Amino acid sequence: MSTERTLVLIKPDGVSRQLTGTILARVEAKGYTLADLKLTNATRTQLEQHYEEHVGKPFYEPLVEFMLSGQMVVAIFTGERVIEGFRTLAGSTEPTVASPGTIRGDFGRDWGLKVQQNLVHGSDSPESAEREIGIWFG
Ligand code: IDP
Ligand code: MG
Repeated sequence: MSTERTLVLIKPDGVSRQLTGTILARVEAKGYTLADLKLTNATRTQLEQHYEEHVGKPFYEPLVEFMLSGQMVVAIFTGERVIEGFRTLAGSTEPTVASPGTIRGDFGRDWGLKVQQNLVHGSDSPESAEREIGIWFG
């Protein structure tokens, strides 16, 4: 298995709740290597590209509005099987049912039934990772 890289976002809820350090520490503690990092405000164009698979779904527009609501952290982590490994650390999409011990399971709550506020994003395949890294790091 060769070294992979993945695109990690700490969404605006994670940054505003001051969980940035806690989340990054968990990923580093797992042994993945931080390769790039920045704090940024997303543009609608970047989000349209990032979430292109979800365009037209009922949650798409609220998701984009949420992602525009505050600063985000954008990071690249590297390591063997980091794509799968980060998604395991993140937990399942809905924070209420995400397992304890995961980022979403420990810190997420589906505030107001807003599943979009689930703290983090991680790429789901090598192809997605390269595409998403291009969007956020050019
Ligand atoms: P993932 O982030 O676990 O890969 P996806 O299905 O790719 O989940 O959905 C992308 C993002 O869209 C989720 O992380 C979440 O923020 C949001 N989302 C997904 N499903 C819903 C929903 O049913 N309602 C509201 N937001 C959703
Ligand atoms: Mg996804």
